[in-house]
Amino acid sequence: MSRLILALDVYERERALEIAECTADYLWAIKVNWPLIIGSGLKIITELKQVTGLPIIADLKLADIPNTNRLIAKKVFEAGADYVIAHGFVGRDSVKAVMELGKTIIVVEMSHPGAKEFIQPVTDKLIEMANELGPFGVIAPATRPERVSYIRSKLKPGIKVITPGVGAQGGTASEVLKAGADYIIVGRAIYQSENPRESARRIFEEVEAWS
Ligand code: 3DU
Repeated sequence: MSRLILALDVYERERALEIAECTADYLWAIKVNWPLIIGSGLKIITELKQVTGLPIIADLKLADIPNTNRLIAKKVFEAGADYVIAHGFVGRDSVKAVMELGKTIIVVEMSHPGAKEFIQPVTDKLIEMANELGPFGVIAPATRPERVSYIRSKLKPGIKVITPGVGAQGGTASEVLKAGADYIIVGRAIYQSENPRESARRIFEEVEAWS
């Protein structure tokens, strides 16, 4: 089974469906974020599932009070999302509200430079919370393989490590897999390339070499 997740950050429904269809053979799942939901509506989740048969991850990075997180997650799971990504820094109650409705992925660290300001200083506490709550997985930065190793070493074995930042942000698939990532997330390096299917195939093969 593939360990590659496509971050499908385009606005247009037709383009999203076209890229999803032509890359699906090489993917484990498709990750949908705000750009696509704002551009094409929540029903795109249902359509992507129908067209590809792949799991859909809704990367909404929910970061609200428990009731609001619950109201949003309910609709997103109802639309067919298999996983919802939630921020951990808002606290256990907000994360639990999402976990009660379906499989959840908790952000414990982010891949951009600014993540060092406020998130990285509390990563240990976020890992502790993940170990206690037992989500499907956590988000860790592919741009910092040493942090992926660290997070993997502190995390209970059953919890998956999912890493965005490969490609456009500078991370490489082989390095981050060597560091202990279970899945890699790739967006622009696939959907902005001239031949998305070929780019997905190349990254898939790099991933396979490490599996
Ligand atoms: O940089 P890319 O184009 O490969 O896209 C990465 C995707 O992963 C994108 O949807 C972004 O919002 C998401 N993501 C991160 O890049 C970094 C994180 O820490 C968490 C999510």
